[in-house]
Amino acid sequence: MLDGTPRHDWTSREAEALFALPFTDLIFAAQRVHRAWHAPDSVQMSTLLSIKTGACPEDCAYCPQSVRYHTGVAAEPLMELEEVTARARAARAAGATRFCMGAAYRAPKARDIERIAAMVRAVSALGLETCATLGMLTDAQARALRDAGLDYYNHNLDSSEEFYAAIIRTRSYQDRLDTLAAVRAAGMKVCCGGIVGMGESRGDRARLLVTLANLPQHPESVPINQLVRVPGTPLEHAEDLDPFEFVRTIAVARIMMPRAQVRLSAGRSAMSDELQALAFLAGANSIFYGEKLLTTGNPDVERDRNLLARLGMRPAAADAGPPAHGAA
Ligand code: SAM
Ligand code: DTB
Ligand code: SF4
Repeated sequence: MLDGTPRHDWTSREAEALFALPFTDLIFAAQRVHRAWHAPDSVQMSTLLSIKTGACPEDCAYCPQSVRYHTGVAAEPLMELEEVTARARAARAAGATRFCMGAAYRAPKARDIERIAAMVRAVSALGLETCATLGMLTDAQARALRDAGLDYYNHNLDSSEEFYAAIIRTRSYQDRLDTLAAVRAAGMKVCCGGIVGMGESRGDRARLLVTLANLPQHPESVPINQLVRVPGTPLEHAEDLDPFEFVRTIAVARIMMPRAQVRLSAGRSAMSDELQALAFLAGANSIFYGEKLLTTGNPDVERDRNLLARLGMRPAAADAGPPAHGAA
């Protein structure tokens, strides 16, 4: 079960058994898998930009951009191409290798796809990997984005199917799975993960990872977000998650999806350097890099550079996929 060969037949029981291992055994198992597939000192860095902010019709209980909650996020229309290109250039200069454009849509309209396709072409021409997260896509929209050169599409399952219904009522889990299938059918890479710390159980965290690992192909990128508790959202007073449980979630994701980039995602501003180091030890090998996530804060570039230097870790080179099995 722990030899690190990619599998697509995980059971919740197996995932929960991993979660229940003594912490040291779990980290050791995750390290073994990590080192079989990845250089252990390498961290992939993606920079986020919100290209269309707020006024979202969806009701995701964690999200500051839903029109239903009073969070003080000012709505902004789709950004101009020149501004996006300038921000991508700055991200590249700061050392990011992937640029992720996020939009607060339930689903983009035809006109939005046209304009975003132009952004994808421009960012791609800078030599950056491109990623977008725009809500639900049809097959034709996914193909249009792929034709523009979009490398990754981010679409999170967020939690287990059972817990999902408690945090989002305006769309179904199946809607999310359908968009993931459209992204795959178009031939793009999938970035799909979730949020922990929303009041879900360990079983929910285990079942989210089982759903991800049992997709026909593992996502190439698995963001594990810790809830950012934004005042005005229904989850603003969610209880603290035990930090070791957060690290366990990363470790189980690493073991179940050996080749994926597991991203230590939202929530780093509230984490100590030591906790982040534990997450790397558990198999995280990617971060969001830059002062802002979409609407909330992220550690500044100086702090991250320092952290990586103190740990003797280095930014991954662009499009350096996983090394051959057995290397590193
Ligand atoms: N509207 C699109 C959608 O929901 O797919 C794309 C943008 S949405 C903001 C992207 C992801 O951000 C969500 O799926 C969720 O996982 C994450 N997210 C949003 N608010 C968050 C928060 N407060 N803390 C952690 N992650 C959050
Ligand atoms: C992902 O999994 N996390 C990012 C990205 N994909 C789009 C978004 C985090 C958002 C945190 C809240 C905010 O800044 O608005
Ligand atoms: Fe809208 Fe996405 Fe926020 Fe949900 S997570 S409210 S879909 S922006």
